[in-house]
Amino acid sequence: MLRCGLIVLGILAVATSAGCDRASGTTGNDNNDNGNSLATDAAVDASPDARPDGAVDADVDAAILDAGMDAGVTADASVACSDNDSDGYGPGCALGADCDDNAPGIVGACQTNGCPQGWVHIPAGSFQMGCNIGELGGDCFSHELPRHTVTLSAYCLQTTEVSVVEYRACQNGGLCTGTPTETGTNSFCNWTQADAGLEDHPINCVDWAESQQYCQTWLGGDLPTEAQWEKAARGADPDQRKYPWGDTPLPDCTRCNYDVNGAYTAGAGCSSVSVGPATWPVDNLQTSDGDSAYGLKGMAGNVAEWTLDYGSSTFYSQCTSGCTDPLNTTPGTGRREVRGGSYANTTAELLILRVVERSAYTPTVRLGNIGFRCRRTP
Ligand SMILES: [Ca+2]
Ligand SMILES: [Ca+2]
Ligand SMILES: [Ca+2]
Repeated sequence: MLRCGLIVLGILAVATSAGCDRASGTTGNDNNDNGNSLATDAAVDASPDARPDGAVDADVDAAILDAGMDAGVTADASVACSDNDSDGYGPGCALGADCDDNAPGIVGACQTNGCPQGWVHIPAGSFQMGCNIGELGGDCFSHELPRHTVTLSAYCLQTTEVSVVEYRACQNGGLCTGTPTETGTNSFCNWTQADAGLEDHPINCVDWAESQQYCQTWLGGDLPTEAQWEKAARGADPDQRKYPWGDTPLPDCTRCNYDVNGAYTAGAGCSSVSVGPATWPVDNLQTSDGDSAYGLKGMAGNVAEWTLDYGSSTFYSQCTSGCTDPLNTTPGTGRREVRGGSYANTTAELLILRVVERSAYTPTVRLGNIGFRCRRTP
């Protein structure tokens, strides 16, 4: 019998995998079926149980200790659940591992690449940032120049924009303190819509500080830098796609939510509404047709997305010979860069939906067409 990393050496059974025996992870493998409490077991764990496993099932050390060996044994009340962030997950907890036990919005085990479930891992390496006159039919704005090589460390980025229900959880957890509502008349703010069906739409009408607060306190990360956002949309060297899905075709409603109606006052978004919501649910498209190079959703359109960088139309000029992990920390006018275009961009504004386009906004504005997603270090 070979279960749970067990190797039988003569009459000695030695558990070789710490993952076999999570609750005693700090003191080594618990293969001591003597019925002692975990604390007692820990003291004798250096002496592997001489009895064949399964022969003694008075073990009070629970399924979480010896799930493969002592099936049916109930949980050991003496095994403490360590749960720093009170999300129910953590070492020794009934719900299992916690990819970040200091971030309440991160639950469950990490993926093998170090990212939480639902996040995309972008490997370290270089990509081409910015627009290049003469390529892709031109279509460059001056603030997108010059195209330059950027090398990034590995990072994790959320697959989708942050939704209303996700933001509400942070509010209910007491860690998000903003009020993502319109400051003027904007019927497209999802937070206050009476229609509860908007919970899976992106949170919008959030200002920059509220967005960064969510990423930091709830998810243990930050807003992505412009470079991180653009690489995730565009792809690694030598990929230099124009839109998240490629250079062609032009945006349409099978790939992104933009103002197909062509006139904002007459309606917005692919649903062409004049009263909200103009957004789509964050994972609305059931195909991968609109996915980015790394499989992210909504990188073009729906809501545009706050980034960590201060606004600057000349920052790229500092990187003409290449940059590593760039981030513009010079406040300038205090604005922050926003990426990706939105439901408010008309058919005459398709260039705004390109992966290289950038627009700087006053950080305190709350707009129906601006939301965000977060990044973390793997
Ligand atoms: Ca936890
Ligand atoms: Ca957690
Ligand atoms: Ca978006």
